[in-house]
Amino acid sequence: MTETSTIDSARRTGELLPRLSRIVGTGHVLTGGDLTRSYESDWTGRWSGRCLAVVRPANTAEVAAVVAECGDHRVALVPQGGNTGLVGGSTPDGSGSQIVLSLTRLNGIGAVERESGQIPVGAGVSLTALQQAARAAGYDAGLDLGARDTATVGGLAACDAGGLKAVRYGTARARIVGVEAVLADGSTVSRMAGLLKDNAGYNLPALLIGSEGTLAVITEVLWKLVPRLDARATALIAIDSVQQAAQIAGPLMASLPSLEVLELMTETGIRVTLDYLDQAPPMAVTPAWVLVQCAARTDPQDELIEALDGIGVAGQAIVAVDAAGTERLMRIREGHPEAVNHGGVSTKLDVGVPLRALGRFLEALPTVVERAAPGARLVAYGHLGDGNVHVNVLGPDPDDTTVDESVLELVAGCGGTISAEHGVGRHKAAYLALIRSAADRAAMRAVKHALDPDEILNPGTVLA
Ligand code: FAD
Ligand code: S2G
Ligand code: ZN
Repeated sequence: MTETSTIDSARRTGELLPRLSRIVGTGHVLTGGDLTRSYESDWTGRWSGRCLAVVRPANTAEVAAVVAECGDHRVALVPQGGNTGLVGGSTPDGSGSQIVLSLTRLNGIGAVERESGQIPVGAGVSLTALQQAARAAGYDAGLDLGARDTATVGGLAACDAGGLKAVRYGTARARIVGVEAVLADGSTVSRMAGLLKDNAGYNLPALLIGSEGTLAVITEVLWKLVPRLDARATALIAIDSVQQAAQIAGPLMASLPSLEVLELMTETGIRVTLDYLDQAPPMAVTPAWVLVQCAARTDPQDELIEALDGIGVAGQAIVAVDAAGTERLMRIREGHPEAVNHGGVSTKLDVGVPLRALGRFLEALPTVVERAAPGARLVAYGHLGDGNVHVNVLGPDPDDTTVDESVLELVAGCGGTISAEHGVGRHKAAYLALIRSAADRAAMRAVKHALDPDEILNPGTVLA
């Protein structure tokens, strides 16, 4: 940066902060390490930076005014919800020149519209709060993930989050039927009618869902709820090889209309997590375990046992007989991220492969990781039904990208995606070319340039 541009940037930012304080109130423009630190590094501790300030608007109008001011002053913004993202998309870079725009104060939850089963929800509402509002009204949110207490609806939308129930209800994209958002020029677009069919012009909500704060700041969504189903049955299947996991996924999904959760765990992750939880294994630890949960209006246990029998694994499965047993089995899967985090900053690669290639991918993975990082510990688990594997590698320096390159090349070779549900963030922007053609990337750049020509929205995220 030249001398004049440094002075210029100091002048610009010197003018900016008082203007932002007038918009959101001085108590909601945070500066200085103590106040901003928790906003500047992510949940894993791998992604951290330094911001000019954290700004916390209260509503869409304030978001629009803040974005317009930042645009006028050419100061970049990093939209942030619960800061549980795992790809470096929710934290500022190290320049100290970016504003973290925290949406957590947009926490209004509207009433459930009985005719449509839809509910208007502020971007800053936590997933837990949405789930509670849904259940109180006799519905379910139809999306669940381990970070539910902190992850926000705006973040779920921006990442097109998946989670434990995507195998039945789809990702956030399938749940969101309307969006209100502020564009980089400070204008507001609102598509909140909740029409099941609305083909009048380009589908802006579809474009903004999964855009990771790079095309707009989402301030409200219209969420489509699903029926609340209280009868649950849960089983854990011990299997001899990861290939077998891939083989039984399809038949289980085909034979269990009440299936809601279908998760994969592998031996190292099972052991690391049981140690972390200080929990005894509920059955022999085998190369992999598959967790199956069914949900219906009436008890689906018979259906579940019949399906396990049908694919010849009933003899190697345990079925939870009560809520405590169910909780214990679910806890082992849900404990994986914390257990890995407890082991230090890991290389985290959330990837997806077609189910037809899942066996091949899972079989090749240990060799690829061992070659890239001899002696490292591979913890692989994830959403089996979605072909979504969370590859966590403990050992290498997180800035050593050998593992990233090797695993993502293997994924691309299996016809998969470098990001299944966590997004691209800053972490994987450099690897997009592995699975997106030059024409595809040019089209994405054209969209980015059209909506954010000055690149003030989350620069460096998604598109390097
Ligand atoms: P943040 O982390 O604050 O931001 C994430 C991205 O969205 C950033 O690029 C940010 O700029 C952008 N963003 C946030 N809010 C807005 C907004 N209002 N407008 C525009 N852009 C915005 N994810 C899954 O998909 N499935 C899982 O199973 C899952 N399990 C998890 C378990 C744990 C323990 C943890 C820590 C995380 C898990 N995640 C999972 C990842 C994370 O919870 C999701 O990506 C979630 O969607 C992030 O929401 P957030 O509010 O924390 O967003
Ligand atoms: C999961 C969470 C984060 C991780 O547990 O399903 O999405 O550890 C993940 O990859
Ligand atoms: Zn996940």
